[in-house]
Amino acid sequence: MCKAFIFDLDGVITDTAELHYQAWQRMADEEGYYFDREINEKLRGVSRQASLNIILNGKTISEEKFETLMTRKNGYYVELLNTISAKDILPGIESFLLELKARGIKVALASASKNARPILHRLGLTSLFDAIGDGWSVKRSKPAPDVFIHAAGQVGVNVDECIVVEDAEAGIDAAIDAGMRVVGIGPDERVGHATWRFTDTKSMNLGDILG
Ligand code: B16
Ligand code: MG
Repeated sequence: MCKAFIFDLDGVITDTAELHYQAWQRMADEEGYYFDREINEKLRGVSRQASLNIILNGKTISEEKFETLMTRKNGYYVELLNTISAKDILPGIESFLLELKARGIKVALASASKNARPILHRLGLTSLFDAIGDGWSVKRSKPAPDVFIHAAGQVGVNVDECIVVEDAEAGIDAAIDAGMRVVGIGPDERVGHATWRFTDTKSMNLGDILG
């Protein structure tokens, strides 16, 4: 039985990973830190704080500088978000959301991002969501299950009646830990531990998932 679908944002609804990459790269270049696309892959689905720790790679800086760098990167990222619109919704997502609504299945968001609400707004998708869990909703971010449990609570659905859609290893771990089934979007080596796997959003099929 499935009463709710809970969606991750970056990599599922839209590909903000590229914008995160550009913003982190700008900050890293200014600070003389090494950063590249391979390192950026490790930031998929993890919080802003955990992302900076990965970039620092063991380098120690003061707490104050850490905060300053996170704020600066976020400023660059928010600037880049001004360029996004409905054209950036990943293929197949809007029709998938509409199909869920037509079937009376609840739709929620569970993102690690503190920018999730303005992003959904820019994409024109806010009205399709019954609840939004984001980086402000819980203290512990993915791979902790908290944001998924929060989203399920917001739509009043038991965890075993929720299906999560995720593109990140940390997100899939979090959803499994929450007691939910998961649709993984991406390559086997990244999302192979999900209940179902699709290579990309446009090949995701509700019939295959619900049986
Ligand atoms: P922010 P998701 C995650 O979004 C991103 O994948 C990750 O790269 C980012 O660090 C995190 O949000 C926090 O984002 O800096 O905007 O708060 O995949 O959980 O939707
Ligand atoms: Mg993601």
